[in-house]
Amino acid sequence: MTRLKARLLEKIQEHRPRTQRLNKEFGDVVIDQVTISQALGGARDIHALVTDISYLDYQEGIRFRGKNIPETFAALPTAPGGEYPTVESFWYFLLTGEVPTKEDTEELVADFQIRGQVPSYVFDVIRALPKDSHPMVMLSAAVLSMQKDSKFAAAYHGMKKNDYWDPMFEDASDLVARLPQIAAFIYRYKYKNGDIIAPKPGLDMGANFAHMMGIAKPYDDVARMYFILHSDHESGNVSAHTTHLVASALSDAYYSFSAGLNGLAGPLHGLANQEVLDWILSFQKQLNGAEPTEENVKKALWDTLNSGHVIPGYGHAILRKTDPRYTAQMEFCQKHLPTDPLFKLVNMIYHVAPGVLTEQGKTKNPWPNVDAQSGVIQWYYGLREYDFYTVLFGVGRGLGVLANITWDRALSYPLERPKSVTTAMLEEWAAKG
Ligand code: CMX
Repeated sequence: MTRLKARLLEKIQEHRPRTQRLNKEFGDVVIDQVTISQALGGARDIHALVTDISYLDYQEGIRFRGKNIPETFAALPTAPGGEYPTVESFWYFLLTGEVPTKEDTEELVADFQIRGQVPSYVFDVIRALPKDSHPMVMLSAAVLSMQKDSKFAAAYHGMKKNDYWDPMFEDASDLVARLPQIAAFIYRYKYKNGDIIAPKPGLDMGANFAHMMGIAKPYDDVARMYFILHSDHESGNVSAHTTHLVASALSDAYYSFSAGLNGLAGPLHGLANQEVLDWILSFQKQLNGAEPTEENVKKALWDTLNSGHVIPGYGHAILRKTDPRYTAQMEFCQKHLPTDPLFKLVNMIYHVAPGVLTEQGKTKNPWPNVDAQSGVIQWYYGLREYDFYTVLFGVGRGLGVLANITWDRALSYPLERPKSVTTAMLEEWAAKG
């Protein structure tokens, strides 16, 4: 058993009595009420999910295991020769809530090299798809294709409920370790004439991803930062919730995460990073060589709103301020690409868009989210095929949602099954006030 798995088991054993006691002794305590608007409005903000892996505060933004983004980056061991933590150490942290030692991380980096070996049939599946399939289709199909080797599915009939977490952890770890190679394969297959770069033994996940993408330093740090920032945003967002929901039927990690990725591929969720770049490029095209100014940015934003579309990269279902994931990436840009014209334009949009959205008066949050800033960095380092950007989000998101479903099985969270009502019932309740 690896050190991570042994520590995770201790953590699970410590935690189980807390959940069991809450359920048994305090099960009737009311924690929320549901309004008609919430029932009609996408269950927005109903407190009905439990996760300890991350928590999203309306004002402050995300905390992973109690630490905000700067605290997370500062606490975890940095990769050799890099400025950001290894993704492996972050995976340990998400699963256990503890900062790993150097030995823990080294063992995990070595463990991921073994787990990370992607079966060759996965590449056959990707190649069998039409080449103009969206890269998210390729990623989701590649993940789903590995279901036949699920350790959870194989062990299911001979297992007790208390042990479900074990093969779920194994599948989750295998998946996390394989995602970067699958993503890099999709990129090189689709956009680089199939000139695939094999993984290099001995590198941590960020460095190996940069290597397989064929992008030089500091892209290893970009990858580490990007995967960590996109990992988790508590469990109510579409990709996390879908993964959790599907896993609640005791579907394994492959079925569950593939479903989560399909939700991430929606333009209101993870696809927004692609949409942002698309918006910026069409705006630049309209300028026809003229300099962007606050006036022409403002006009373009209004044109988008007036044509009935959303401004991609702005707004959030829960957050009510600038997303700290946006800020973390902006700080990276200020350090590494301060004079980049695209970064300057994104900054200009940041100065103008919140005012425009506030004036329009519809959105509850006029501030930028993670997707408003992420594409600029990828563009700068030469990754300009922007329909690939959501795949990067997906690799990162795997860390959070797969840690979550491992804990779902550890704590025996049951089948999820909310109750529906009819419109007539709502009308009856409305009439009663
Ligand atoms: N541009 C224009 N209108 C917006 C808007 C934006 N960026 N954000 C919200 N609105 C509108 C909504 O469409 C809604 O309009 P209707 O009443 O006509 O339906 C109204 O403002 C109220 O919405 P809200 O309560 O503020 O936001 P929601 O919780 O319904 O939706 C989100 C949240 C993210 C889907 C929305 O802000 C949006 O569409 N943003 C643009 C897409 C985007 O950037 N998505 C990425 C989010 C982060 C991620 O998951 O990756």
